[in-house]
Amino acid sequence: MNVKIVADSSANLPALAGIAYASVPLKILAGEKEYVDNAALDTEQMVSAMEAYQGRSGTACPSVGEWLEAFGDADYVFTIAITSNLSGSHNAAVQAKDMYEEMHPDRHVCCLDSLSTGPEMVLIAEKVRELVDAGLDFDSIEAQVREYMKKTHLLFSLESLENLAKNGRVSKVVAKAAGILGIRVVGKASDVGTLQQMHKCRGEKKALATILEEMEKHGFTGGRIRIAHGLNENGAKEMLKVIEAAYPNVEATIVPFTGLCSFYAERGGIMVGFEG
Ligand code: X90
Repeated sequence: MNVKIVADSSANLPALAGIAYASVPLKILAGEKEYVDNAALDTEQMVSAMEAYQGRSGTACPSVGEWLEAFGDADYVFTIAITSNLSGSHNAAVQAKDMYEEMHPDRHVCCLDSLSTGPEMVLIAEKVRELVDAGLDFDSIEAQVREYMKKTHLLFSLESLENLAKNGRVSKVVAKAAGILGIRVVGKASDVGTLQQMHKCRGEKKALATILEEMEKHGFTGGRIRIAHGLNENGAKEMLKVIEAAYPNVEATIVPFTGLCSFYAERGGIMVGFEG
């Protein structure tokens, strides 16, 4: 079975080993300048330029054509998109599916709305790969991955919510809290795929401890975790240390945000995807 996984670039996953995979880029826009969130993007340079830029900035989701092109000639495709509640990416993937299946009646596409982003999308992609490796058929993979998605979660710590607020993805009231020096907003991807603020923490240490507490409340007892960070590798490593001190049986990876997450979760941001 010739299966391909296609995720949008909010997953911070330029490559996935052991299976056909493609990342479709979102774009970050600042005036005339457009940053394409692909492997060629210099994230650090983009973040500095965006911080210095005074004008309006925003983002754009992948087009239907970009999703379609990424399907290549795969017989079976699984798409994984950032929450449909905050982006048109999943909707574009669904339109691409309809066109692809009409052009090729013997091919099939399953579109997964992550209701989340970043590391939780990585867990989903890896689960699809695992089910493909186990030799399951398309329908069984879809059923099992949808079941799996009910128990994955995303928690985050953000130092700034300025770009989220400016682009209407979070209320200005919530954003103000994070603007105060040293305050981090700790929250989660809600069940309906929105950004849910839960705590305001003074300092990173407190924020990381709070994330672990919330992981436990969400049923974490060890296992796979995926961490991503906004130019904050030390914070990400510290997060892992805190988790490992409580749970010796952790299997973790740490990756930097690429473009989309860098723009919205900003410098210092940390996201943790885990299984409950
Ligand atoms: O279509 C587009 O232009 C993309 C819009 C994306 C807007 C939201 C991005 C959120 C990025 C923030 C922290 C994690 C929040 C999880 C909420 C589900 C990351």
